[in-house]
Amino acid sequence: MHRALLSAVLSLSILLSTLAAAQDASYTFTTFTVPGARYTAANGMNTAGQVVGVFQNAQGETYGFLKDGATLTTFDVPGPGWVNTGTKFTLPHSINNAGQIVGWFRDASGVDHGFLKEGETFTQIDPPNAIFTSAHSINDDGQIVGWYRHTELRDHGFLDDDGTFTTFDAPGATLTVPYGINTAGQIVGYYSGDQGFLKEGNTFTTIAVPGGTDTKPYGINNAGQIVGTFSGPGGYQGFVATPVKVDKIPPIITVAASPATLSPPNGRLVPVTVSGTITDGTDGSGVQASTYQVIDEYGQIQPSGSVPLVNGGYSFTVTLQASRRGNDQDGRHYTIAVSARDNAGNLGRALATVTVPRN
Ligand SMILES: [Ca+2]
Ligand SMILES: [Ca+2]
Repeated sequence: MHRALLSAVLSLSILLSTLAAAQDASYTFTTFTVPGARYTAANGMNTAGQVVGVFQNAQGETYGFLKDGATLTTFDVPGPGWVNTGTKFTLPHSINNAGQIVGWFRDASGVDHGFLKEGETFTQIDPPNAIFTSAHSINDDGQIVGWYRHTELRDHGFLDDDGTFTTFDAPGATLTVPYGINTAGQIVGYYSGDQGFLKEGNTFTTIAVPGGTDTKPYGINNAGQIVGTFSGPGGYQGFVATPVKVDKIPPIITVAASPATLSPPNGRLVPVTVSGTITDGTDGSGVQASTYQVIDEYGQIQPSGSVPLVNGGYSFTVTLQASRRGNDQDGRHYTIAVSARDNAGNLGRALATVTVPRN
């Protein structure tokens, strides 16, 4: 069921390493090292370009850093109760557009906790009954997601909304590890070792790259695009999954015929202009093809063809005859049907009538 949902909602575009290598480089790379560090990794970046990450110094101690332009600030979660003594193990994961930073740190007892850094204020993050906590992502509303180990030695996800914890498991999962949250509150991560998930409210959707195994989503942006890694034929590869909008609304069509009345019924051929608009809405899949057909109640004069659409509008001419049978009490009716199909296959139709009246 989850896989079916996935195929309806997501199309996965897989960034194969071979494909990337065959293309021209489209990035400018800037590299940096925290001075004196033997290991530096950047883990997160916000829209303003502030970067957070982790480094290890020559003594093997692990600290966080914030890089803001050329300014590099290092930090360590202060050890509770220890004056001027840091924890010497601080690992930031994410920074939001308000400059709030989340990650995890190890205290002097060797116990791991999540943290939130706001300016110089640190808040320790421990869901109830946690013996290990790592905060992985914070969105622009300050909602934090992460992973914790319960005293029962089970691994759960948590959402920390301003100090209020909601813990959750993917259905049937013994391990749930959320990695990303966007401003819509959509959460991605992986569960029970080899499956990715998307959580929207209380609905979980499995994220699995077709043909691959061990899909691990690591992030989701505000457009709902999901990034991560999976095991494919060429080893572990990256992926970008882009949601596909499902278009169920047919094109909207207007149609008018001029003249709409052919009188007197003297048998002459009259050019009738048929005009209107065909649009598929801003969220539509777009108009694929449009046609017209004239239905003559006598079955005699029934031109048809394609509708020339220019910038959503059209105008064409059909030639109809101003004639009717003498005993046709309500006059002769030509029905002009304009039909259009969108790229999702939805068919729309609109009608206009041209009448040869009795009187
Ligand atoms: Ca449509
Ligand atoms: Ca009639």
